[in-house]
Amino acid sequence: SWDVVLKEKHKDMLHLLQFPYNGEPPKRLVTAAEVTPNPLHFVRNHGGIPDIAKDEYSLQLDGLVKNPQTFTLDDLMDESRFPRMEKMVTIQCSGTRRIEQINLYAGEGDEMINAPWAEGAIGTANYVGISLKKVIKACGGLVGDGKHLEFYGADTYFKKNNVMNYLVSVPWSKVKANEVMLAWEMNGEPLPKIHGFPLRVVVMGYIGARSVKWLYRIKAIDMPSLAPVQSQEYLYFNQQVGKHNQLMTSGIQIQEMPVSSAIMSPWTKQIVIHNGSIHCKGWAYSGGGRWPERVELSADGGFSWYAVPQEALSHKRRFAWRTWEIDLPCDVEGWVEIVCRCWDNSLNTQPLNVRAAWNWGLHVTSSAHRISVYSVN
Ligand code: MTE
Ligand code: MO
Repeated sequence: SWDVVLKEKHKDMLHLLQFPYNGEPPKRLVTAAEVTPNPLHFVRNHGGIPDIAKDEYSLQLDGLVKNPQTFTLDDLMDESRFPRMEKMVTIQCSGTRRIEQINLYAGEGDEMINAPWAEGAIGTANYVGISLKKVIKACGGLVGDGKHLEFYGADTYFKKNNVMNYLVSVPWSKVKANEVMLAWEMNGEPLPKIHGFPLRVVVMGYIGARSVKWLYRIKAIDMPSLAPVQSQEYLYFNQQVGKHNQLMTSGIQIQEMPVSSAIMSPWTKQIVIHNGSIHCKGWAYSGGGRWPERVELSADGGFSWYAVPQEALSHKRRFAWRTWEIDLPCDVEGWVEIVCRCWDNSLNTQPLNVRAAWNWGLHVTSSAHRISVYSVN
């Protein structure tokens, strides 16, 4: 699968892990454009990269649906059966910016060992596909206690000596709202292999973990999936939970990411030579269909804040990030702490300190983003 990485990914990707492959773009390229080019979109894999032939592919739909059925790709792409859907969607891993939580307690804490993502485990693309709701309808709808949809990925991984498929679920309410898409196209190209060719799920406004790649089966069930990825990973634990006293049931299943943001330029520890204002760039995102309404920056550690002018924020959309730029006034000669925070349209904002975001799984590092630069004015 390393060949696939070399073929499909940008040469400057930061390889966090070679197998299973995990990689993110370097800082200078994360917000180079509002839509992330495919070669620069981060990749999060739990196992290998399946090699699936398009004409041998089929999608099985079973469980608590009236008429279980199997669909070929041609069936799903038939516009007389399923209307085509196109949507710009941001996929964010719940591990984005985990490195800040790791740095906080490196070596001291009990924290779970997990990929040390920086600010690039987030990407935005235009996906083409269909609404899963229509496919469920084509199977006669849900029956009995059908309330959740389980998505099976064709990749396998090891957990406690068992080989299993990547498997998670989402509630029917999310599907019913037309916020779950089955996608075969990413930014005008067939889905790259590394992103789930030939078909993946795109769950808008939920963490990346629910957007299953290499989808081959959907099963309607009566409760959230008991599979390990759903029931034991991607949980937000309370602060009492650690390696030695973990009670998996005490974690909240992470679905919608809270509002967050990051400064992509300048970088921490850079020397910035300027004429009274430091040019800053970055992204802001909120889960659940909420959007960044205001982005604010501080050049004095969070005492005074400047709002990014509306025209310097990219388009406002449900389910996509907004990239932004600002000339941040600064008359200090020496080290300054630049802080960024976002307010979404529900007036949610970010905790000011990474300490407040700490949790055992080191997920959801949504605190205000802080960097230190040496200002030469
Ligand atoms: N789907 C499968 N089949 N296998 C995986 O390991 N990882 C999930 C999700 N879908 C995963 C998967 C996680 S945790 C994330 S964050 C997203 O895929 C990342 O999507 P991307 O690799 O296309 O950026
Ligand atoms: Mo993820």
